[in-house]
Amino acid sequence: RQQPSGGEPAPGARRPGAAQPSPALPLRRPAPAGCARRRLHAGRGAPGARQQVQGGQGPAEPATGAPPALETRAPFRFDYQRFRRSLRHPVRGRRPGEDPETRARRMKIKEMMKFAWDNYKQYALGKNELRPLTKNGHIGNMFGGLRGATVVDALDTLYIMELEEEFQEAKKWVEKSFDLNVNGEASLFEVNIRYIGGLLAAYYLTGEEVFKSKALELGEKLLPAFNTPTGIPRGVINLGRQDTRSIFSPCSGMSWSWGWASAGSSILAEFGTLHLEFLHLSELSGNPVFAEKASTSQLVLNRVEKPQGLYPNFLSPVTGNWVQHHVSIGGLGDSFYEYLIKSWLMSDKKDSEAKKMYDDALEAIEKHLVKKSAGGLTYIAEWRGGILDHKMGHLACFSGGMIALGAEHAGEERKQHFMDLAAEITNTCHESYARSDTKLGPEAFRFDAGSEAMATRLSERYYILRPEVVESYMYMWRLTHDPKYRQWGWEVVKALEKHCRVEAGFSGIRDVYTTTPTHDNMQQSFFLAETLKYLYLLFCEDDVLSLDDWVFNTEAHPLPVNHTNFKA
Ligand code: DMJ
Repeated sequence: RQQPSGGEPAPGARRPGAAQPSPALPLRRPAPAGCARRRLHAGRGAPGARQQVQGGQGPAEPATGAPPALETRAPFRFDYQRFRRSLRHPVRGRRPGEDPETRARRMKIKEMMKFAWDNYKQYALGKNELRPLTKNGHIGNMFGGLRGATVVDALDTLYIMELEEEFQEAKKWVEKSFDLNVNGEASLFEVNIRYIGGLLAAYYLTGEEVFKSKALELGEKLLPAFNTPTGIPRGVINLGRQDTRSIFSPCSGMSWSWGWASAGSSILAEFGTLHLEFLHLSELSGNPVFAEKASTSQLVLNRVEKPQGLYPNFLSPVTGNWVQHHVSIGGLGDSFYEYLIKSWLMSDKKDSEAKKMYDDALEAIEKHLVKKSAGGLTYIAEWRGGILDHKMGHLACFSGGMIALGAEHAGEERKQHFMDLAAEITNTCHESYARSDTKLGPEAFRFDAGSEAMATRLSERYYILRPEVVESYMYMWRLTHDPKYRQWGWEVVKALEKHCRVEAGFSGIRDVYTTTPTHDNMQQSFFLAETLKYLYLLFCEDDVLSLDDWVFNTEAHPLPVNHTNFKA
């Protein structure tokens, strides 16, 4: 994760969402006694101060930050069968005849998923990730004591690929061993996109109650993070039981900002990436509190003044003002934009506020950040208080797919324009792969000092099995059916097999510009949730997880479009 260096993420800092290859140093981890002391002395809303949520510092909240007691409201039951009948396509498609090459390629990707899962199961089941070189598990400190990130992230991919036995193994682990009774500091964003997103998708795909109840229980544990003066959540939350009287867990239910984030600010891509999951938590529980929390962030962002229409990455949850003018469609900003257009799609095109925010943001991005290199490659630069940094992160490569998805719903005269922009950005990201020796792309690539779509710094040459480039190939394929996207996806499959597959799983590599790269010994959970899922879908018919029925959260977990209300 980002280093605390004067409040600014270190160069090469990544988009929130994944473990760094090395060295991990995410959370400030103070002793419990420190929590109690800070609680007494930290001023209300002091920058970077821990926020004690039980004291009612936030906007009108129940004192505990917990949702209103369910018993006081009409009994609610989500009608799963009715929901299933509302889908326009069977979730795993109708499987019409297809050409043997496409099928063979899809089967190869399925085999890769089985290999990744089997090795995780053998060496690391119950840990968060597999370390494929040392054949053991990794726990890390992003998930506040929660375990099994790979299990939860893999569930829907296993299901979609019809890896039935493996899906049952994963489900059994969730039923028997997934313990929510933990007491540690977690990233609100990571827990939401991986665990809540993974559980919700597994429930919607299968109707298995265990996934729903775990998602709701975990969702409630996240609510105290929103108890701030603005309702914008802080980035880190203690997942312990919210009982202030307990001398054993004095930090429980408290939330605070990342140590490296400017002046106690919250991160745009973190608090702006909750909407999809939180709306579904309300949909399934009948409890509006989740949707209300997520909507508050949207409201605050809609109202705040934006420099030249752009959204900076750091905002104070105390004042609701921007803390620093760094704008990026890559790390720290990215999935906020993604969730605007997807919120609108998921609302069955009813959330017009989200759509307008997306349209306006994209217009500002195009005006100020989209550039063309001397060699004719279109890219999206970063912006630091008006000065452009001619760099694109791997994380920013999701934007080709996002812009294509939005283009579908732009007015007729703008549609082709946005499809062209999406195709150009996806092409640039493909170039970042094609220009490397491994045919895998670096963490960041630049367009300055004579460089075109290549990393210029040693620290940016790594590849950690990230999905964003194949994510854009998948959307571009679905929306254009240009065969080059399948071809490009297949190049990635071959490169993964050649450079990332090791004896016991898949590993990231430290340098994409050498044909004999060293491995980082980490099989990220998003490799199973996203990279392999998007590759598989690239070789499926369009009715498998159809875009008519589903939106993918930022961890590639499919959540249904709300065609109707399924209260029983
Ligand atoms: C994933 O966890 C998600 O895509 C997140 O939004 C950002 N990064 C990783 C993958 O690179």
